[in-house]
Amino acid sequence: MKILVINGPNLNMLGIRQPEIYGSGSYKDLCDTVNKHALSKGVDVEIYQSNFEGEIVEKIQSAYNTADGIIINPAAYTHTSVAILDALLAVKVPAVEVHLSDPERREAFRRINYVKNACIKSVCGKGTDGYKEALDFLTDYIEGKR
Ligand code: CA2
Repeated sequence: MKILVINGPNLNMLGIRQPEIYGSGSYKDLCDTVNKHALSKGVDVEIYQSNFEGEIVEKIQSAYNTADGIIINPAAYTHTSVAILDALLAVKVPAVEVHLSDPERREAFRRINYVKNACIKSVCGKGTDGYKEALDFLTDYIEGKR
């Protein structure tokens, strides 16, 4: 089983500020958490990060016929990007959305969410553990257990 994990803008800067919102771990720590959990489950993961909307759209398109599932934290593009929503709808690969924080409990503009309309589940406010929960849910879903 192949799962593509996509992280959006600024997540590569994790750990340098706002630890009270996003935790104190670095982006490498996040990747290590995901890779370790995937290895323990025998799942093949590719982790991708970009600060550019069009690159994220192209990465989602690359999942068509090549990945079994997508885990995506679109970061700020969550609240603005119809292009990312449309790409997820186009490839029709099951996708789970993850947020380190809970955008619903923050500023009003973070309550606008385009991407969730293309996702089978959203995991919010659980820090990097949210990626593990997303991987568990998605693999069960692909295997027909959910
Ligand atoms: O909670 C999340 O995971 C978010 O997707 C993170 C985005 C934010 O725009 C979303 O509303 C919620 C921001 C990622 C920025 O990451 C930082 C990295 C280093 C220092 C500060 C923030």
